[in-house]
Amino acid sequence: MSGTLVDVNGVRIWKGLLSPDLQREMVGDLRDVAAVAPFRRYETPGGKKMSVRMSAAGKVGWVTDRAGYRYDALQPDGDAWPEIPATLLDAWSATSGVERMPDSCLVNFYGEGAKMGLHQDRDEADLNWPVVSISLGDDALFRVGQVTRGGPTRSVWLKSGDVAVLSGRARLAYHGIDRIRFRSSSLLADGGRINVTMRVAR
Ligand code: MD3
Ligand code: FE
Repeated sequence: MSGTLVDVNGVRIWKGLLSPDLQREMVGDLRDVAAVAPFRRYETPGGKKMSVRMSAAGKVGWVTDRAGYRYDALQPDGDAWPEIPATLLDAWSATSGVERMPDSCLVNFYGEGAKMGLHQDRDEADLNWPVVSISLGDDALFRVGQVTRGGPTRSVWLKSGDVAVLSGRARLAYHGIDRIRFRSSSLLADGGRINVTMRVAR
């Protein structure tokens, strides 16, 4: 794995880290994940349907409904989550800088028009562990702000094969996806973008 490191408000992004072959292998592994844990459109505690479809792998998966955001050992249908694929765990080992392995992997799918508003990730029990994010498929306009809401933001396009490592001050930064460039990549035959985030949730 090789690439060039870019720093955006403390978010470290390895551009072009994953080869096209490895990206294709990861997509195949994620199809197997989705066969066990289908992509679902969750409702926020406020009652809004998210435009991003979500699946997960690991001991626990991130879910949301009217009851709130949380990590759950079971899918909404009561089944266990599938294991985190080895291709993804290898990327964690290569980039996270920690020996501890993730216990949760959130898989986000962005179809045409999907986006994710500015938010913080703070549902994990110990916010000192890093998060590793892998982009696959269409380009996405990623926005990173500060640890407090309303501060200045910077934007960068995330491309297929980029890997972002969130640690230190960036771990609690506000961030979101403003839009994707639908069909800018040919990795996914029907277009769209997959973002994988590995975490130590518990
Ligand atoms: C900065 N995902 O799953 S990836 C998320 O592209 C999430 O689907 C976006 O925000 C996506 O929570 C952004 C980059 C990313 C991921 C996790 C972070 C940036 C982060 C956690 C803390 C700070
Ligand atoms: Fe996030």
